[in-house]
Amino acid sequence: MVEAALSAGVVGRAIEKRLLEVAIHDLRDFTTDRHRSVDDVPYGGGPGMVMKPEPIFRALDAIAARHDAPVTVLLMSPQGTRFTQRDAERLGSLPHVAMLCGRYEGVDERVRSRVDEEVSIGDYVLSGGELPALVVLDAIARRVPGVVGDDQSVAEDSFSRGLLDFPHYTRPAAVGDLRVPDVLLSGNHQEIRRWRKQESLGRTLERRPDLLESAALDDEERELLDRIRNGRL
Ligand code: 4HQ
Repeated sequence: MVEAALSAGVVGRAIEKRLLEVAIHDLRDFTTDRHRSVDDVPYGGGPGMVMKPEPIFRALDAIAARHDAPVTVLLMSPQGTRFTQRDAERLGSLPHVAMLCGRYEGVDERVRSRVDEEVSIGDYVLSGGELPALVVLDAIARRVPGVVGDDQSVAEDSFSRGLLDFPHYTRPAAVGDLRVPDVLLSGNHQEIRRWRKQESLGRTLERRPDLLESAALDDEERELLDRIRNGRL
């Protein structure tokens, strides 16, 4: 699953271009028993299986030995703190990040002694940490200069600005009676910029008012938000 994802799309091309190096480690390669077991029954009983600590410790030791700079270890888990754009920015500035992906009911609690951060991508239960790790990798990778074609679009991305995105349109100007807003066809770039700010703010207020608490708004944006809130826009 991870190999397939890494060979496709924006991240795949970044790895080909060596803008980014990603290694996959199979925990079974760090087992010592005949059956290459990575899981065992839970102490205290109950359903499901638990990931054994030793293969994980050996894998983390092997990863650390590959690098001179520190390796920050993330554990993908619904018990973690919710992953945000800020985390993508922060983790992207670290020399090395290892993402530990559990299956079954999760990892033996003692593994957490080797974990720097526990990361969740949202409040739902998946069957493994691989998809969350790929989500985190993608968010980090697209911020590496050269990975996404247009650096400008990365800088202006929705959450980098702390607001939801404005509506986008492309040709044709009309599909039946569905028309592109006149302002976007006007050629008045000052007006277009203002309209987009207004739409971003309006959508954020409507759908994610929580984001407005921490968004860094400029003077024009504060004025627009005020007018939207007071029904003057
Ligand atoms: N899992 N955000 C259970 C997640 C998850 C999430 C990963 C499923 C760990 C043991 N991880 N395994 N949500 O659902 O990060």
